[in-house]
Amino acid sequence: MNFSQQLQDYQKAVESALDEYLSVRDFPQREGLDAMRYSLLGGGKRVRAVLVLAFAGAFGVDARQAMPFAAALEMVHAYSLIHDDLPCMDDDDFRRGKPSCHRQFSEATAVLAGDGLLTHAFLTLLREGIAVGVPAEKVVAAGTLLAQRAGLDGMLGGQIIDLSIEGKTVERSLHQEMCELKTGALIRAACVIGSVLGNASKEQMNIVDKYAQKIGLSFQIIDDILDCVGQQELLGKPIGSDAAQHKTTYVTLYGLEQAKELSRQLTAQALDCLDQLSLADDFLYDLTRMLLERRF
Ligand code: GRG
Repeated sequence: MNFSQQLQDYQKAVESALDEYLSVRDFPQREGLDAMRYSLLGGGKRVRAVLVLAFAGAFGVDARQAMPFAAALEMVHAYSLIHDDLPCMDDDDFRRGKPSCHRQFSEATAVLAGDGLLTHAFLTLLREGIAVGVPAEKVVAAGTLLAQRAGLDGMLGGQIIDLSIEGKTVERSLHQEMCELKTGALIRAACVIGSVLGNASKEQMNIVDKYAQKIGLSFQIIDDILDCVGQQELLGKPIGSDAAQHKTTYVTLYGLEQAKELSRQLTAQALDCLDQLSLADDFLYDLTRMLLERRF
């Protein structure tokens, strides 16, 4: 199967699993459920979920067993986007080509929808993970990793640094730490959880973690570049929002060309990590190159 077919198959499978895991049957409270489903379903590249599935597959575990974990990653990601868009954070009106959650519903509902998705991520991982036969110790290891990387030592910690440096001149090193946490931590969780579910050795997991740190940082650099030179119709949100909010980004710190060069270097280092894993097929190589070349 070629790369784009395999990617589409993964994305379709993720979409239908998310629909199933957040079904109407589970939630009688209609407004909250509608807001959660609005933000979770029918949008997004599903990069984090695909990374879970691809690394699990690379280490011998099929998509059926890895799906609850892939879905949990997307739920945590969707929660972070809802909260990030709120007026008290970035105050963004559009996300994934449609009004952001608080614009479509209300601010209070959006806060609760984010909370709901964060909670539902862990319910999904625990309940569905056990239901598909993943050994309990692997479920616990994956859940612990996700909680660590989403929390104070990860994405949330990055967001806190982000808020603390608003309007200030930032050192490159602190800015990098913020990006590694805010954006990189969930990507790192996705890759490592995939290999934890599979039968990766400790040494292989360390290589996967190194790979993930490279692509996680590169992912943020590309995001910054696209906010400057991307296309609104592809991105699904207005470009130039970082500049409008006077945000420090890789483009403001390094300039456009050097930012592009940095993301190329990180991608090359990530590909070197893959070389050390002796993978059976090219999917992760193609995915890594696609992330560098992405236009949305
Ligand atoms: C808990 C109050 C509270 C807030 C949490 C942690 C947080 C808010 C926000 C940080 C998450 C964030 C917006 C990081 C930026 C990462 C980024 C590049 C997001 C876009 O990811 P894509 O391109 O989006 O994968 P799609 O739409 O494809 O899923």
